[in-house]
Amino acid sequence: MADRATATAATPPAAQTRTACAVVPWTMIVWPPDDLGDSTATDNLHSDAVEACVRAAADSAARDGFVVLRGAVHADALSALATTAFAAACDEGLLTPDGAMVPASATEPWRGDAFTDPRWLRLQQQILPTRAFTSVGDSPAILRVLAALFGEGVTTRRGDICRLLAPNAPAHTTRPHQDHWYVGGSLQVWTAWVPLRDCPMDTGGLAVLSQAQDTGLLPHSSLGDARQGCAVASDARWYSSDLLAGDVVLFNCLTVHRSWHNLHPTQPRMSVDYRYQPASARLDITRVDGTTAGTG
Ligand SMILES: O=C(O)CCC(=O)C(=O)O
Repeated sequence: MADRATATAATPPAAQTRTACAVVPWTMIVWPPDDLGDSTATDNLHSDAVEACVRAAADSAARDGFVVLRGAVHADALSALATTAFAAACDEGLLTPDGAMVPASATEPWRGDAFTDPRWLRLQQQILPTRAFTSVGDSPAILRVLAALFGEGVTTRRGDICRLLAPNAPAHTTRPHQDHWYVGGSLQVWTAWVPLRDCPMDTGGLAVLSQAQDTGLLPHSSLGDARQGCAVASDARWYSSDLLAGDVVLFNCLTVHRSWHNLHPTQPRMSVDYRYQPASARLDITRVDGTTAGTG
């Protein structure tokens, strides 16, 4: 039997576990399946159902600082990217052919958030330039909602990432944070987070706090490289729920968000996130408090 000290060390901190938090299921806007094909088709662009979804999503995003779109990425685009990302992770020696994470050696644990890890950088270099990756980020549903929200055109490629969240590595779960702290610039930078495989909460799903009360930029403290996070009240209500591959969580750069631990015995959570801003906004990395993103 493990002694008390060992058992404590192996257990994720309570504040990080989903069961220790107040979790409210978020409302999802279900994307009309017939809208996901040819985005230039006139009947799609003018479909009442699509227009209603775009309007509802933009209103909800403006009110809460986030919105969740069910099935907003076309299945073919999603599957092409999942195949590309999976192959890249296998090439890098991170995944076995059955999709399990290759067990980390003691000296080289996969952190998945280490911008200085050459394996992380090679993974990004293999995946980000592909058509499969950009196609998902340019999904018509995402761009239409953002265009409605901005009331103007959308600048893409504002900071995009492919992530593997290792199983049972709670120390590397994404801490609560605001993207503005990491990316700076316009307060109208929005992120689209898309799971590449079905993502029940306990396999590293995402959770957000409503931004209905504007909190501004919160102080962030560091636990090391790319491990900066902000404090959140213990009774905060996290919005979250199980997601399917191709769902999209869209959130503003001041919206506090986190991931849950990936408790799957073997499989990493695979996801991608893309950032956007209004076309007229200046490209900049200065934070609202005058400091520079990536420092502090
Ligand atoms: O996928 C994650 O674990 C975190 C994602 C995130 O923080 C983001 O997309 O801004």
